[in-house]
Amino acid sequence: MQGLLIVFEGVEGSGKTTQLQRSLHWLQDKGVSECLGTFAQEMSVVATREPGGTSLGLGLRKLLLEEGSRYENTTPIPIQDRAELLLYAADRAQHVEEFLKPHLASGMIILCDRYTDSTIAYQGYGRGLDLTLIQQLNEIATGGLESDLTLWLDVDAETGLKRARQRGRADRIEQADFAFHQRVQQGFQQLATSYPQRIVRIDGSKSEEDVHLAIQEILRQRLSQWYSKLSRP
Ligand code: Z5A
Repeated sequence: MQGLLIVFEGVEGSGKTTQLQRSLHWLQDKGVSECLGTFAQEMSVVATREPGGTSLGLGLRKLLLEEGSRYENTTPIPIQDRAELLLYAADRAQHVEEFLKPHLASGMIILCDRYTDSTIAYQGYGRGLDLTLIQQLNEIATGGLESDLTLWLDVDAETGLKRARQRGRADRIEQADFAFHQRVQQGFQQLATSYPQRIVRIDGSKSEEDVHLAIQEILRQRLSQWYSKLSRP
């Protein structure tokens, strides 16, 4: 039995990480048993993220996001846009083979913080790299593994950045200029329009509790559909 890959996407500060953790706890406490009936005992739910879902990925995450990890004497070494793209792709290729595929093959429900759409939004729309090239690279890195469901937490770039900055020190991408973050947000909007079957928009500007309830509703529907497939003779 193949598991399910559920991805959380959005600009920084959209609330992905908060909502992923809340969904994980809800699914583990009651969601799975509510929606999957007799199959519930066989199901477990795990959380992961990109970049950084494997040991190799943790090293890549540090290189990608922490300026301090790339100093030559006292000068930070900038990452060129195509090098950045390839590092995200390397992280993903490792994550797919080492973590996602084996867990899906054993029937698990995976909640993943960011996946292929982030590369299209950040490196494509944000940095301006060629979208066809990025799609090809996503295909190579994933071996064709797509999410079963992507929850896009839609908040405008300004709100997201304000929330992210309230938490403290900004990482390398959070420090990029505001127009960059607006382009990233447009990228997510465009993706949601292009892939309505896979990407569900959630209004991320609402309270944390309201966003959680909206996500619960979608998860209930999707898990129930999955259950009816599993229980077919
Ligand atoms: N990146 C890329 O460029 N290309 C790629 O292919 C991939 C990634 C995969 C790392 O991502 C970076 O990598 C990211 C994109 C890039 N860019 N940056 N920077 P990450 O997921 O590790 O980091 P992040 O996107 O910056 O996540 P984040 O800042 O942690 O945001 P979040 O996960 O969406 O939000 P949060 O941590 O849940 O919440 C942020 C704050 O808002 C926090 O204080 C919450 O308590 C608060 N919050 C949450 N929900 C609400 C609501 N509803 N109302 C009010 N306040 C809220």
